[in-house]
Amino acid sequence: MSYAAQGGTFGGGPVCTGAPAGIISWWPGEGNAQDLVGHYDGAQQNGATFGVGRVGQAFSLDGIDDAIVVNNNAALNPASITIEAWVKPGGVPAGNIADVVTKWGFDATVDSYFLGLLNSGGVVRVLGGIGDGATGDSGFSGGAVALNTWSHIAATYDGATLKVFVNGAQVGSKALSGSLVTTNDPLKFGGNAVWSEWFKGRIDEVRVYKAARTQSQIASDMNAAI
Ligand SMILES: [Ca+2]
Ligand SMILES: [Ca+2]
Repeated sequence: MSYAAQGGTFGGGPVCTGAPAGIISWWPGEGNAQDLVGHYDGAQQNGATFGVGRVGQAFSLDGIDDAIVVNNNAALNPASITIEAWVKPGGVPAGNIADVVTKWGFDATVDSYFLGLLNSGGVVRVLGGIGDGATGDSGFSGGAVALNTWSHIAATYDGATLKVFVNGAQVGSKALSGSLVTTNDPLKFGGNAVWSEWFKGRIDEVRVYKAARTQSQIASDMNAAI
């Protein structure tokens, strides 16, 4: 799947005419970490590679130290957000978190947004989170994500409610307030060296939007090329 193959133009680059409103970035993981929408290309870190994906190829991460790192850009610090990805986790240790997409500052005052998995009592759940601009963060987990199987996960935040989704269904929400915090730290897939929340398995078709998509939009995004 490629933009060039789908025709049309968007922002001066080759893109399908059906590009959804508000999309910032799309990293399809086709043997590289290019962003086909915003061109905020990532870099492989510590041996991150590629394997068979949900669509074409996917990011393949070892759960030890592999990550994809995207340098900060102001466009990656929206006020509202949708984060979507396909994941095929190889396992999440009991009680642990596995990072899928983070724009997290690691000075807790500049944490911005988070999508990952949490092993809660033996059930792997989707976990969404946002920073509060102070020393705390707020998150909500829900649903169930099977191991060694592809699942579509998403989190949205619109300034009032954080919602999490699995396979196009909303599985939880939490009332919060305020715009997302701006952080100058990079956006990462797969983990970080600060919290050791490494993701083991495959991550595919990562998309970020500057708006909270609805449940029906997320459900249709699951199987849609842009
Ligand atoms: Ca892919
Ligand atoms: Ca490695």
